[in-house]
Amino acid sequence: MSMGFDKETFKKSVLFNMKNVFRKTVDEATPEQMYQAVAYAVKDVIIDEWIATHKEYEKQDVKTLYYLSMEFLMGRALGNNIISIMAQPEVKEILEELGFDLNVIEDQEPDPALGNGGLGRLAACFLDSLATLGYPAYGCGIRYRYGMFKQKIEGGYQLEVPDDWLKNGYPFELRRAEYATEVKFGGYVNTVWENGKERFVQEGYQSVLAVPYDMPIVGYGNNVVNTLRIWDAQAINTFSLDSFDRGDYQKAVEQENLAKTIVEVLYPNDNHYAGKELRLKQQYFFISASVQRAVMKYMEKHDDIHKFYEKTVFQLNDTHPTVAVPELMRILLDDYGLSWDEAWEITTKTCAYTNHTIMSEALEKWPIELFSRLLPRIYQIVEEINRRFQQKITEMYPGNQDKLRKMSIVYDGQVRMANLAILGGFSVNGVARLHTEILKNQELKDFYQMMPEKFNNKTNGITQRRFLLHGNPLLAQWVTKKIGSDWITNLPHIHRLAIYAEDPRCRQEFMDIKYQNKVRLADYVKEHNGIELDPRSMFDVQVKRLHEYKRQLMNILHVMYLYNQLKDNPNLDMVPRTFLFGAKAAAGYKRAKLTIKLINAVADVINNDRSIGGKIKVVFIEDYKVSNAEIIFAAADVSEQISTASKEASGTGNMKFMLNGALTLGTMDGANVEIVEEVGAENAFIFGMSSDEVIRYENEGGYNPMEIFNNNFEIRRVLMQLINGYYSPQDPELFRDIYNSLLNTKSSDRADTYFILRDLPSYAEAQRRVDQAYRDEAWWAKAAILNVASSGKFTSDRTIEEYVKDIWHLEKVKVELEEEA
Ligand code: GLS
Repeated sequence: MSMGFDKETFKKSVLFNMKNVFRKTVDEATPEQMYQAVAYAVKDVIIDEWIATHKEYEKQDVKTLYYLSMEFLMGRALGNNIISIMAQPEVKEILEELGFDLNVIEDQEPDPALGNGGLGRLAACFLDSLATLGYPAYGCGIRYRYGMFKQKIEGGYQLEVPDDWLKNGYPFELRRAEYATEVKFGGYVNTVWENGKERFVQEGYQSVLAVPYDMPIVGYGNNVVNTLRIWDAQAINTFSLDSFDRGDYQKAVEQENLAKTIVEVLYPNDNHYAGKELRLKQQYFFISASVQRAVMKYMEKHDDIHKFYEKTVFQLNDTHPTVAVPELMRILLDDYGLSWDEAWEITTKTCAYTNHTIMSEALEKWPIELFSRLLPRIYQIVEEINRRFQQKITEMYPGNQDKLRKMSIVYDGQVRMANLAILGGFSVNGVARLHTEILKNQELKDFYQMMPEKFNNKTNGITQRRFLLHGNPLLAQWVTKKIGSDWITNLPHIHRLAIYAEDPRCRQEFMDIKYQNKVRLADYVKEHNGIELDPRSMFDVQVKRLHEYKRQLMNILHVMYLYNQLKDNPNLDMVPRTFLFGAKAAAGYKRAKLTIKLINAVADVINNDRSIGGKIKVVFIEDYKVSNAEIIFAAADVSEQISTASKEASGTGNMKFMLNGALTLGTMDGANVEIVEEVGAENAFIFGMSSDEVIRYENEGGYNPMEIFNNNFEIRRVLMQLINGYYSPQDPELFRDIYNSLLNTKSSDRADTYFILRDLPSYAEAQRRVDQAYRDEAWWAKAAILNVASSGKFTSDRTIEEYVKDIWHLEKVKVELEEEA
């Protein structure tokens, strides 16, 4: 239990909050009100640790990490925070005394969904690990008014519903008006001469006030509380008569609107860049505020700006925060009067960049026209960075136009953010070993050749505290009973479980827990989607964002194939299987949305066909998000990680499944490679083309799926069912686009860009191995336990230690709480 926690005080605090906030006694309270009252009481405990942590940081004058990210997919805080202050049994008891169930209370909290998928969730796992390991860090992001949309499925189609997560207020956040910062957009740059020196001043601009809200990030049992700082926007001069009189009426209204729209909504694209002006505004908004604040904070304690990098490091979570590079330059040049070389040295020693994808449609390239209009001074600086860099390229590779074309930062009317991020920092990292190798040898080859010392790998990780301790309490207790609780802060210790994989009784215990978790998921799906699941069937799960490269389509095509087999032979000997899907599609991503419809259409036919005796069931779980993910991972038998090799930079869901004892069915892509290395190929089901093969085909212009169509009757039959109304009798043409995408015909893209038909036979074969293996329960239990036991490498604690050692160079801080008098 945390030092700051006292059961009686806590209970009083809950009652006090109930009275003060809601003017109610506990017996009149709704669960939602109870949630708020408890959350405020928990915050009360946290606050003391939060203050103590920051006092300690100040005292030790620590180096601080700023993790700059457009996304933080935090998930619910209450349950996690209660676990982190190590007060779960006590809080549970108190609530029971008051007539409430902690699970129900936790369920009242909206999921703060300020992220899309893996990239945002990684940021959240990193914050958890940083606090638990005791490293001084801020997460810096945007307080979107609407986070990731809520997904409803109607008639098999995805509907997007706004996520009004702040509707009832958010108990854990703290508004810090004293740190409000002005951010300027547009206008023009004026040159003034001061003391014989040129100075650049932005004039005629519009500005907004960035107001930070802080959320506590509570370390596990160590009194450390870090901060996630998300910025809200406010108009600087709210519309006033004063400005009206001055003829500035229009400007006042514009500023008001600008502030409102900037933080209005998170763009729901994952691995995809849409090029919207508002998105660039969002980027500069939170970056300018964060960087200004970081510089101010540094200068409060130090007098020499030249040593800024000794106390500060900025990690750029993908290219989205790259304007940090020219923004820091601007502050150093214009506000501190440094020379270009001085400013450049400080900047490049402060910034580091993580690449999260090789998908070309994710590459951020801003048209010069837009960029320079919105950020005139920043653009000037980018141009100068580019001019100097081009000079360097020309010196190194005289006459080599190809190098200039590929590496320039400003080229062809566009500002290329990845190139700027690579040049503007001292480190470039990929997120899994294979991904980093592809960056070095393919995508970023020219940069790697020029500056190899910057490149390094940091294989992603996940926090076991959320995804096992909180998400799967039955398994967590079982693990602790067997090997003690070290794994909570030292996941590699979980390897001690391996010996229990040999023990028949332990195998049985493990399978019983899996069964109970399947019942829990079945209850969830029944309650939320009204669909019945059979927990005795094998749960085969693919949950992640919907994207063509992730190949949910291959999964459902295989289900269609299996169903055909079953129709041909109703006595087919197979283990009853439930295929579970969960995925949000970007609102404008038509083919992804059609794939959701296809999954639901197939589900409709198969689930209503009594002739197959319930051997296959297909379920699309609505609104996949962090809170139900915790329930889903715990219940999975099979983890579908079937991306086209080379396309999934890392994946992190794969690690969460493994930690919960699901077996991976996957390609040799992203972190799957390392997962298989840890657990052994014999305890996973691997299939499909290698990344080398994929890349070779791509360089040669693709392959011809028509050959497969012509020669493979089973595949042809499945494809024909896409266009003969088998799954859409009302509209046989409904899935034509999907059919076309696989076989080309009219579309301008290459046919079957993601090698779905090419990998389908080997996928089906791997699925047969899964079926066979599951029949041997003893073997399966053993392999599942070995997966849990081999997951040690994939804790984000390990990832963070690697970032600290190779990139950030932070010192661990210990926080002691003073006993209250
Ligand atoms: C992503 C990648 O697609 C994932 O493979 C990766 O695990 C994640 C975190 O590094 O980043 N990149 C992206 O744009 N969205 C992601 O989830």
